[in-house]
Amino acid sequence: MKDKLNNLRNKFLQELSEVKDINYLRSIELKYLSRKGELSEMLHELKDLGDDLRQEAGIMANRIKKELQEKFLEAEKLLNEDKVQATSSPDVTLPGEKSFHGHLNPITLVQNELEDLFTSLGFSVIDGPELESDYYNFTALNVPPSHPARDMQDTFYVDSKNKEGQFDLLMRTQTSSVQIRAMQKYGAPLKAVIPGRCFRNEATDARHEHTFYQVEGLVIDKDINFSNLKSFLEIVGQRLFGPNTKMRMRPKFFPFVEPGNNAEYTCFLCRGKGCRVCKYTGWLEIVGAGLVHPEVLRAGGIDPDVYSGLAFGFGLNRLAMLKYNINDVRLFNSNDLKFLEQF
Ligand code: FA5
Repeated sequence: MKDKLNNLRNKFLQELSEVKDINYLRSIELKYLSRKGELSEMLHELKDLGDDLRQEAGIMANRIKKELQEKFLEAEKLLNEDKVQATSSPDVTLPGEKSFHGHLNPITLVQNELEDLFTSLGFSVIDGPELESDYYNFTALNVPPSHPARDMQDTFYVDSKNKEGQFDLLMRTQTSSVQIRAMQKYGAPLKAVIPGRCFRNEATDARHEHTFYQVEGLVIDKDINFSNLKSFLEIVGQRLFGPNTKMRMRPKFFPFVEPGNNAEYTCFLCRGKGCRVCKYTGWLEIVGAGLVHPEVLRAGGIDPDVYSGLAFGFGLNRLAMLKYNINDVRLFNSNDLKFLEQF
């Protein structure tokens, strides 16, 4: 009897070690541990043994029964854990989930395009403060406190004193404010573009915002002249609006350049024929420019008898509006995802 019990135990353990799925496990349970299984039958046979043998075999049979039940439960538990793992590993055949990607704002796209163009022409890209002093934003640019040109660019004045104890801090109205800072820091020769945010106290409408972006260009060297300015501005227009874009320059007063001008480009939409976008002129006014005024060079610590310079300033919002056919400048600050997701 003892041999039979040991054989049954070994057979059971051997088969249990080969279990790979739940069906096989259930068949082992049925074969050995169920009410009509081999172990029950053997326990049933105990009654036919003599008293001495029955007691000894009974103890052994109960020990083996307990062991086999424990081993069975362990195997069942392992199989269930494997199943959980198998179901939680990814199904690589399922279609992928689309992840959300942010993207660049249209102003950043145009700014990057301009920065790429100007760095390829040997310009550096530099930065300046948005909270600026009255001196750098106006006075050093040849616009002293009493100058009527101050009326063209009202801004937001800041109610705190500068290091010298004066109330002269304001939100810059133009990236031209960085011209003097750049001259003082880097001296001549100098070739830089200055992208950045500007602020004006405006009655806002479809073309005017209180907060907008500009890109300033500044070149200082010996013998810089108007034809250098014209060629830079022509290159920019052709890069942004296509190789057949023409440019014309018309006089415009800016106190910090002499002579000053506006540059206009062939309308990108009607190609010069006249349409709603260009107000039926065929031309679009995009940039203010000119040769740097000698007083401004002096304020930047540069001798105007040795060096001359050119400067230009693009409105980035307006460039983006033209490039992407956007009809209201206020959309840029609206935080409207329906608008922003189009780019
Ligand atoms: C200037 O700001 C000069 N600093 C440009 C300049 C630089 C001239 C260097 C000469 C030499 P203006 O005020 O015209 O100029 O502004 C330049 C551009 O900024 C405009 O053509 C326009 O595109 C943009 N801009 C000005 N005000 C606003 C506004 N309120 N909202 C949106 N864009 C504006």
